[in-house]
Amino acid sequence: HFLQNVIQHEEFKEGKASVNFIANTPSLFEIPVSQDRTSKITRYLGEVIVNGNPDVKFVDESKKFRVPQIPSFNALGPFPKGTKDLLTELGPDTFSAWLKNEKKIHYTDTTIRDAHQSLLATRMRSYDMLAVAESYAKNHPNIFSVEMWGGATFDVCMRFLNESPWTRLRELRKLMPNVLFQMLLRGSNGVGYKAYPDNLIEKFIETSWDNGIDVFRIFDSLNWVKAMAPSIEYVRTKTEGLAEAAISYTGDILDPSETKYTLQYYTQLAKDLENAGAHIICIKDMAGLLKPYAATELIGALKDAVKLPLHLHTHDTSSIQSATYLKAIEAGVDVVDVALGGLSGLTSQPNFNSVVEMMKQQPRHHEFDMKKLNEFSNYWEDVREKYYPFESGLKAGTAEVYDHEIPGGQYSNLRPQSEALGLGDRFDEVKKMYEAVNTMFGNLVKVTPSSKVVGDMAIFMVTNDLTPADVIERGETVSFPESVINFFKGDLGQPLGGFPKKLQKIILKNAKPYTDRPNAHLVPIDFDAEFKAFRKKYQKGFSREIEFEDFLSYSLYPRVFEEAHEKYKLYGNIAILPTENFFYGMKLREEIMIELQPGKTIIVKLLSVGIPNDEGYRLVFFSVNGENRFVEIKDTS
Ligand code: 3PY
Ligand code: ZN
Repeated sequence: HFLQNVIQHEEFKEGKASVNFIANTPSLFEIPVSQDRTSKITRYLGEVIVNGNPDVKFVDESKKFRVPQIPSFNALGPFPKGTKDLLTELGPDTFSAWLKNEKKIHYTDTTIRDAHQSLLATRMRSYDMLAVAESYAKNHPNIFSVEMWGGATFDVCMRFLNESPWTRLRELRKLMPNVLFQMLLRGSNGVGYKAYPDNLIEKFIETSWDNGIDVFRIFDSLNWVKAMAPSIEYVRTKTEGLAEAAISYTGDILDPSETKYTLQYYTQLAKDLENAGAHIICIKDMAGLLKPYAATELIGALKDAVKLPLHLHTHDTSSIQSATYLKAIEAGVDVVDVALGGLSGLTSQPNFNSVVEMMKQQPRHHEFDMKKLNEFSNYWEDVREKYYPFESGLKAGTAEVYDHEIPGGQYSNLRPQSEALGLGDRFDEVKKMYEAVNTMFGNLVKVTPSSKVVGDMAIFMVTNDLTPADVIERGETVSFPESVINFFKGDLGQPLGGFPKKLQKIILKNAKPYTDRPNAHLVPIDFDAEFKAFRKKYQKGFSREIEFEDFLSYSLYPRVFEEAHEKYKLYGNIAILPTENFFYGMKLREEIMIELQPGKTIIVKLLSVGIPNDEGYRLVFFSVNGENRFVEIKDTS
């Protein structure tokens, strides 16, 4: 770089460089930003070429990827008016009333949040979303909302994809300014697995709105209204967005032996959420347990119980959930959650394309350009191939879900988690144990994070060959997983009907449980002082400006943020890499284009990979825009 700076300097080129030229020209020692970025990104590529992406457990060398085709759109034309514009025009309360009065059925597209969370362990990269975003917003502005943030996407973004979730949100927002953006918020647990201080949740909601979120789907993993109410209030007081409060559906209201999660329980819950200030009520059927005839009863009863519009969410694990949608639509539900064909079905949402087709003969049909909608499905089908290592392995719908009740978003993670612990062949046992643990724990609502507690305990018991009876008999001497201990302490709130007392004593040993809101025990964050100290610590050596949003990421996930920050310092912004290169590196003589910033693209070709030297380092040679470069990578194999 130094030599290049010298020969390109005007004084040098004009032959005016004196003996003091170098000493008087400190800029000669600066590495241009794009050079620095290029060397960081080639370091990353070299690392994956030599050692693989640590997140990819096996590589299928025979895999050939198709180039996903972006459906055509008018790049120069304006964005057609959509629901975001309507919200701005009407404000949240009038918008809610508008939705309630709509005759036609509305759709939320979950493709870029829940669908990939539930099928591909949340690994979808911003790169593949951004490529198609503008086209989607221009072709289908009549979508109700795009669910694109929150849930597990927040931490996975940093943990495995080395991306900032905030950057994803802002960049998508620019490309889709006309439609509502929706996120999934775990109430007092934010986008994490534990309780956070109330003022952190408040700031998180406010900042999410400032960055582009419109619809906040708020739930609590135990359906505890006390844990949802503060978030509903923050959406109302700190944003102009919509507070969509969710009832997490479990059990079966039509089962005559059901005494806990009854129709009456759900209608009361909906009333409580309406009183807490919700603009919309969501029925969040996270495991896909709401059967078609149960939907008729539930939607009918909720429509009588509350004045708010109803939004139904499900997972198609059993494969019959489009029948549930039809029944719910007949009963008057206002919005249903669907995923574009290529990323729909099984543990994901029902197929958007097919549901619209089904509705063509129904009075509440909502017209979509099917040719275009199918092109988007094909786009995702082709993109999906690139994520093959993260597929859950479920090949067909399964009625077993009515027994184990594992949420769709957890299923795609539980299997690799079991495999990583050497329980790959015992996954059936894990599923059965999950059901047994639920019974032991008093029949819980199971959704993040309570579902993780049940999953952790099931895996723990299978690993240690423990039965429920063993836990009761020998539990005094067992060290239970931390998540289980914290749960019984009250860290995730209070379950309906309380904790099973005997088991709670066994698990907690001498620790004392509490029954009030866990957040009440947490020290509020001093944002001014702590952000200042944070910025001072993390700005050093970091090539982009540290922002308040980073501080929020850190406050929610300190270790995950720190690791992602270290990687960013080493590799720069690797979110700009094409997905196949991000996961699988490059093939010899392969040439790729990387857009460093709008208007600045580099062409990188892999020329050779050397044999390891005595210390185990390999030289990886690239050509970057025709110039040769190499990186030295330690072979860790
Ligand atoms: C999440 O919290 O991530 C979920 O998807 C729950 O269903
Ligand atoms: Zn879901």
